Amino acid sequence: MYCNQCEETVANKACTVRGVCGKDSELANLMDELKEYLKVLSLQINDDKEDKLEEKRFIMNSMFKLITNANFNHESIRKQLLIAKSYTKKEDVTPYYEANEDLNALKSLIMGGLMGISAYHSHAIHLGYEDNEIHNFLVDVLATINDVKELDVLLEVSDKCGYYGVKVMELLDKTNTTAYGNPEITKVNIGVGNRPGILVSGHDLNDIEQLLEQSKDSGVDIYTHSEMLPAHYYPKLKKYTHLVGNYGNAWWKQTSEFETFHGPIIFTTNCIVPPKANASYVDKTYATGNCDYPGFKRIKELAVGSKDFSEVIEQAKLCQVPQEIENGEITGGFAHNQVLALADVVVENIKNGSIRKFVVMSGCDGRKKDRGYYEEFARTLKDDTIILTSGCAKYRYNKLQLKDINGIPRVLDAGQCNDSYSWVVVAMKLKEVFELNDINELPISFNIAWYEQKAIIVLLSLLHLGIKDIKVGPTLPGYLSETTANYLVEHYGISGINTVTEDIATFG
Ligand code: FS2
Ligand code: SF4
Repeated sequence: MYCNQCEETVANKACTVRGVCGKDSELANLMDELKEYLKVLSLQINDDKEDKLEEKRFIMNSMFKLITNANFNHESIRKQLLIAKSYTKKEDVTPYYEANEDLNALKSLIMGGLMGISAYHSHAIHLGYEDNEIHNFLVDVLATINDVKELDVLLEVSDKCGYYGVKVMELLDKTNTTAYGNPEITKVNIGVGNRPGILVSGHDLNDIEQLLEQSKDSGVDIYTHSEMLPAHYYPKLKKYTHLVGNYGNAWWKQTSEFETFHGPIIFTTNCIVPPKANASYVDKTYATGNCDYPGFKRIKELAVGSKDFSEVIEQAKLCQVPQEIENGEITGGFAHNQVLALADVVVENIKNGSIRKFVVMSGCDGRKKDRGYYEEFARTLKDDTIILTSGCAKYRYNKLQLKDINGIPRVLDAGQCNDSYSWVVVAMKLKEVFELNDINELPISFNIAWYEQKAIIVLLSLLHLGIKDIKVGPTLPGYLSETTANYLVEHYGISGINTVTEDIATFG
């Protein structure tokens, strides 16, 4: 195996024996093979792809399965490979190896971006919004990427990925807000109730909606976990009174937090951490959609898009109530509509000097020790600075109880990682209000934390929109070569993080 697609890759170079994520070499090789078959299939349908919706959805879902921590089930990937082979009529495909480190760097960046696009597009499709142009872009890039040998062509493709990143995040935003209303300021309980619960992890809002509807009179409470927290912010989801709280923290703490939850757990997407050998929750854990883990049960699908959660609800009734691990509330729901509703107050506070600066701290959390930087950074920022966040990165600082600025919380959570789109909308609005020519003239800095490929598409989207001087941490992707890293520094001002003191001095 040779995998370096995520931030945890060994020595920031590559996992070659076993993934830090838990992926073994057999699975990694199966995934590499699947990736190549997706390219062959894309090549095969590329000239005539308009009516190949089934193949295009297959490619999209397969790309989602390849995301870090999404699918650890060999059988699931083997099945996907078999389907890919049945489409392609090819017997053998050799996993692609790009020897040139600069080409390799950009191709890896692009592949990460495509995986992120696929994940977001699949969520939108679950709620009835599909964009053929996004499908076609994915197919077109997969069909051609192995043969591209020019750096400038790959740079153009990375930028196009950013264009489609914005497009798919915009689509998902429209999808979610149409289905569930605009997120609104919400206080979310982080303690527990006195009934058994089901804990829902991952990003798929359609899944939690179906569960909420099916469990509403069951005597069982529903809790969100990690990236599912923003479900509480949507009017049509928060109306369910048995959606009682958020349990635990970011994805990487799950092996201990699932033990104390006591009830069933449902993964709708990544991030799955392999349970420890003595874990007590495996027989109560379910996966659905593109994520999977050997030994987890599957949620039954009745028809396309319609799922049956009765088994998990029945199992929950027999479980103990969750053990409280913290209590209190966290506040969120500051997606673009809510922030723009407060625009007058925000603008007034900027004009009177109470708010001097915004820092976008979106992206992923992770388990490495050096992530402590983000908590310290948030704590150390001056109290006239507002943190704009989205994604699971927020768990490093969303419980710090930072003071408000004239009633405006200092940490504004827009939602999931794809809701980084909200900060783009807000920045555009501020640019208009202050009559600026360039978004970079705003008092907004970007300090993005990445772990897996969805953060890569968020980053490419921000670059496409012309946002400069973004800090990316805790390390830059291991696949970047010196030349490509220098290019990103020179053209976009991207840099890695330094010490908190140095970075706060840079951000001003
Ligand atoms: Fe966090 Fe994992 Fe959201 Fe990523 S829960 S690192 O999938 O996409 O963010
Ligand atoms: Fe390693 Fe990340 Fe690849 Fe897992 S996904 S094998 S941790 S680089």
